[in-house]
Amino acid sequence: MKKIALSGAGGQLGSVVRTELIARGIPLRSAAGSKALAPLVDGEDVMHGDLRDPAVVDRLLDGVDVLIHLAGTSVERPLPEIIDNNLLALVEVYEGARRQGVRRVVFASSNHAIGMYPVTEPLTLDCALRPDGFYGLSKVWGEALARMYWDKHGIESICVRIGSCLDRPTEPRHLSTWFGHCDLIHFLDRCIEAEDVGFMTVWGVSANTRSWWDNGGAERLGYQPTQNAEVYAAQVLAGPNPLDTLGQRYQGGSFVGLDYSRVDSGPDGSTAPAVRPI
Ligand code: 15L
Repeated sequence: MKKIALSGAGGQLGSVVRTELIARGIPLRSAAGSKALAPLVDGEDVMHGDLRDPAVVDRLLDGVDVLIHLAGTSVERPLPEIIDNNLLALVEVYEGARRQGVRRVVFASSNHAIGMYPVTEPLTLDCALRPDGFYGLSKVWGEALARMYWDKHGIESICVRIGSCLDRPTEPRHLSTWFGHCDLIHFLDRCIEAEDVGFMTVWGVSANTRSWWDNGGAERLGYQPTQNAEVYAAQVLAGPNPLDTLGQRYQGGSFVGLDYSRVDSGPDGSTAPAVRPI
């Protein structure tokens, strides 16, 4: 059976993945950042540390076939923090994968790599990237880095542009972006089991009726989502929409309005609201 490593195991998404993979009996090594993880089962393989340290990365990847890399800053933050966690640490992770002979990395990219597209524009996997901030930009860089390590070193990568990975959708935007937990675990199972994926990018999204993203071209992964945010539509639409005008207009939602200073008209010709700080 393949040995799997999970980084970012202490985070919101990481906790879900760790619990589910352990329940399925998958041989897993889970790593958190600064805080130690309490084992979920006797003898669980857990560790923690700063992934900018090659010794920590070596410990994480020793004997590993597939790394699920969820670690990093997951929201918009000042640039130095993003550079440390999402740029420098990612290089160390891929360098560690080279040293340790890791075959495949599942890289948690994000919809914020394309957040500046209007919600009226459906996207395919080969769309040009339009990040909505430094966080989204770090995912653009990560996807390109993953590509380079496939091209130059033969390390496979699946870059998953995660939408909104939540137990259930809670606001109108999620009717398009929701990535349900059952679909996430099925997706990761495919990322572990699919043969010869090489380098690929996939939308991390459920089978939402209102989805903006078309996964055509990623069939070789065998990802077949079964969850659909539409089941919650009536309930969600009966509640308030927490997004401002700009957030409702662009796919990146609330991230778009952070440090936004256009006063003429937006990239889609729309009028901008006032600037919001990060
Ligand atoms: C992300 O990439 C974030 O990590 C998460 O916190 C959500 O904001 C999500 O995207 C989203 O767009 O809903």
